[in-house]
Parts: sequence; C-alpha cells; structure tokens
Amino acid sequence: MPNVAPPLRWDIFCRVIDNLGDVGVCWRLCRELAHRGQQVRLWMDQTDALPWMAPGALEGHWPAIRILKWEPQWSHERYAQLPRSDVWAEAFGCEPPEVFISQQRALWPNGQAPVWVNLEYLSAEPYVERMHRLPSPLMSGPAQGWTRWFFYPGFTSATGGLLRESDLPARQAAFDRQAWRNSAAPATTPTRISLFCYEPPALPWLLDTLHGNTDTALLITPGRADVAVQHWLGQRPSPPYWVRRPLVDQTGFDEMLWACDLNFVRGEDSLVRALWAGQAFVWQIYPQDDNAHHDKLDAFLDWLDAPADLSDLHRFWNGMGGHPPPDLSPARLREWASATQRARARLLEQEDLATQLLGFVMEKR
Ligand code: TRH
Repeated sequence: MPNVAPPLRWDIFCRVIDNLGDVGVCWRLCRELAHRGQQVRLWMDQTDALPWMAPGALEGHWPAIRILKWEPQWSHERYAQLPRSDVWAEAFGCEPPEVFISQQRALWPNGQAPVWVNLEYLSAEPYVERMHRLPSPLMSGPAQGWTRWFFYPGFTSATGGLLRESDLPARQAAFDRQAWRNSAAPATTPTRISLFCYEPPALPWLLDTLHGNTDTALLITPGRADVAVQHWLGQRPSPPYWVRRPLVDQTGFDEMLWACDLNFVRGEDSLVRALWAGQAFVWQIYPQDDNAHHDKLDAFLDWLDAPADLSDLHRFWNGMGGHPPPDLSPARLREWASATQRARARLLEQEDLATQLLGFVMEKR
C-alpha cells in the first residue's frame, strides 16, 4: 500500500439521515484512511448500527479510529481539549457545528486552515465531473475566509472514484464461494438471489416470480426488505428456500454479494459493493421528493452500459416504467454479470477514493 501522505489527523463528520448508508460509507472511509496510516476522529450522531456493522469499532478495536458522539448540544468545554486536526471531511454536507469550528479556529495561526472537504453523494450525472474539486469559500460564520472543497465520488477518472480496499481482489480470490452458498440455503436451489431494498413498487413481481420457484433461494436482509416481504406473504407460508438473513458486518455483507447470482441492492454503499462483487445486480436508488433520482438512475445505467433488459428491469424496479424480463434464468443472470464485470474492469483502472482524497489533501495543504 503506497502511503501518499504523512500521518495526518482527520475529523470526519457523519450525521445519520435515515437508513444505513451514512454510517456505512463513513465507516469504510475511516478504515481506508486508518489503513493508510491516518489518525481519524469520527463524529457520529447515531452509533446504533456500529456494533453489528463494525463490531469492536466503539471499543477501540481500530486504534487509529476514535469514535466520538456528536451531541445535539455542543459545549465549548467539551471541545476545548481537542488537539487541532489537519483535515475535516463532512459527509454529505452535514456541516460541523459552529462551536467546533470556532474552537479549532483559535488553534490555527492567521492565514492557515485545515483542508476542509465536503464528501458528496455518489452520482454518474455529468455535473459531478464539473463540480469535483471546486472550492466553496465561506463568506460568513466562524470559518469566514476559509475554503471548503467539493469532493465527489464517481465512476470516471474525472471524479473522486469509489471506496475500494487494496486487498479486495486478494480477499475475493481467497473466498470459498461454494461453501458460503451451501451454508446459506438448501443445496437443492442452484440459484441464489439476495434482497436488500426499501419497498420497491415491483417487489410483488419478484416475489410472485420466486414463490414456487424451487430452483432459486431468496436471501432476505433484515429491516425494510424483510418487513416488505413479510407483508407480502401475509398468511401465506414462507417457502423453505426463502431465508431471513441476520444482520452481519460489512465484510459478511460483501461476501453475500460475492456469493449470490443476483443481488438487489439499494442506496449508495451497497451499489458500490455490488459492482465490486462482479455479479448481476439491480439497484433501488434512494428516492428523492422531486424525482431527481430518475435522472440519476438513467445516468448510472448509461455509464454501466447495461443490457436493454437489465435497464428495463431497473426502471420497473424503481417505478419508472420499464418492464420485467421474461425470466431470471441462469443464462440471463450470466449476461448481466458480464456487464458488471466489464464495468468493474473500467473502475479498477481508476484510483480508489481514499487514495484520491489523500492526494487532494496533500495538494491543498
Ligand atoms: O441503507 P441505505 O439505503 O443508505 C442510504 C443511502 O446511502 C442513501 O444514498 C442515503 O442518502 C441514505 O442512506 C441516507 O443503503 P446503503 O448505502 O447501501 O447502506 C447500507 C449499509 O449497510 C452498507 O454499508 C452495508 C451495510 N450492511 C451491513 O453491513 N450488514 C447488513 O447485514 C446489511 C443489511 C447492511
């Protein structure tokens, strides 16, 4: 692992809006930075997901990552003791509190400042390449005169890239896929589909298709996907090859995606992980009130160069028209997996997000 930066002290700010993506993305970023010799303070307003997503995180299992509770009421006394940090990264524009900013500002000589980045949402839309690395000068408040920089993850070399561990290919190569598949569902079901979603409009289509299909095991993740499936089942008995999965850590979650023939994923982080998995996938995009997610999905499908039937299914799954494929046959899933693998090969030619972010910070210091 090339170290592109000396050990710096980072403050990463994570505010949980809903679901699991804020925690999931921030935690993966912290791990990548720690792996590159960085010291990280991770400020989080809700840490409930960490004990299962990253067991040991709150207990100091990663000494380079210190997790601090982001309290609604920040007091000067609480932050007065904090040493100065070199880099601030706010996830998804969550804004560090003013008290923190003024405390830290007092520790900087005039004319100097931390490198402050706003780590933005993931999108394949063209504006990302335009906005990536742009400055946003602060005109008022305790950071007046300082600059915050936009840092956009993305799918092309003109963006900040995607989070990717350097040992990912080695871990995938060492993974015993068959053993995982055998342990997860009855051996009588040759196909395995994982389900991680919100409440997609087309869920009844999928469940109708799979109910009674003894060739296919459905691995249902806990939370909203499970609740939606149980709601659909109502009084119907659940087929023995539909498996309710437990909550697992991020490594275990990734392995599920590597092991399945088709992964239904959602949000931001699991989409990236489905790409790295190299299997067929269908993405439920995080819905926005003004339907801004429609353009976002289309841009992603264009970038993916998805086969027509897979694009149609994406639109259908997300309630944007489209229609389902005639079947989910192994041949069709293999064709979709090939599309993922071609996209993954393009991505592997680009630098990962943590490496790019470190390079950016060194440039701006
Ligand atoms: O939970 P999400 O829908 O998160 C969303 C999106 O990120 C969205 O863009 C954002 O605006 C919103 O949150 C606030 O989906 P996502 O991003 O895939 O995050 C899920 C995380 O949960 C991911 O890191 C994987 C992790 N996970 C596990 O580690 N183990 C599990 O068992 C499960 C079910 C999930």
